[in-house]
Amino acid sequence: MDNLAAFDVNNFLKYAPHWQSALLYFPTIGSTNQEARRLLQQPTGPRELLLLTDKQTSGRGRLNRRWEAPFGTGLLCTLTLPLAPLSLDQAYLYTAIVALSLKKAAEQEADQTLQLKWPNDLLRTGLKCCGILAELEQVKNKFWLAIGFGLNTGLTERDLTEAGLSDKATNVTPEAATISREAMLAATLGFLAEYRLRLTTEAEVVRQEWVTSLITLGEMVQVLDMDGQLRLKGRAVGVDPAGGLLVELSAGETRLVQAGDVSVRLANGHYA
Ligand code: BT5
Repeated sequence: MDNLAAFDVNNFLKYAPHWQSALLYFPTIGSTNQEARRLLQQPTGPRELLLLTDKQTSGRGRLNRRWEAPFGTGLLCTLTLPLAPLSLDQAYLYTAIVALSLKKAAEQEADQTLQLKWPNDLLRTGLKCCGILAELEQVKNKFWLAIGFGLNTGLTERDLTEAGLSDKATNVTPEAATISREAMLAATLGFLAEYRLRLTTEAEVVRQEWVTSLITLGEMVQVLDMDGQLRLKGRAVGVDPAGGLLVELSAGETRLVQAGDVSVRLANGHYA
């Protein structure tokens, strides 16, 4: 469906003029995360950028899973930012604050309440409307992050069927394309700037806000390996200091699950 409107950069800059010098818009690109990581390694050195596109030809999820979004049907972007002042085992807090920022922006801009699912999804009515992919990149002796998100705004039933996502995915609003992508992005980045500041002064409070927003906690879950094989079943009971999910098995034993290599379903096989 290439007849949808392209992202309106000028409109976005009216909401968020300070992004002008850091914004890179591509009508089409392979993957904004991939390009962001390439740019971080340029001889001129890394800098904070916002990469934005209307279509990716190889949009990526975790472990090279695909992110499907036809032209103009979503917000597809990647931010580059230094890991400092956080440590490596706190890097997941950036995913957390991007999720919290998107949640707040959806409330403000579309009057929609989204749910956060550990580790990196936002759901509406139990279906995934956004995924976040944070990748670490070492540049000389410092770590940077390329943190990308895909938020569905205008997927049609047909798009969902063609991508095999009918029972899994949805848009951020009940009616497709009823949200301004430009306003939604500006609001998200505004909230994100506030959360980034708070990470420097009260990271634990922010972490708690994220943990208490997770619908996963308290639920019976199935933890699947990336090839879809069941690894374990149990009740999600908490998140450890490095962002891992604590799952209590029926025997009372607790296992720690890392975000990088698993996906989590509710016991009935659904997201939520
Ligand atoms: C994610 O991975 O959810 C992270 C997705 C990040 C995408 C953004 S778009 C901009 C930036 N540039 C990139 O190349 N990537 C980032 P994961 O948890 O692995 O989930 C991937 C799974 O979500 C797929 O295997 C599908 O099942 C499902 N999926 C694919 N496209 C989707 C969509 N549009 N909406 C909902 N679910 C989708």
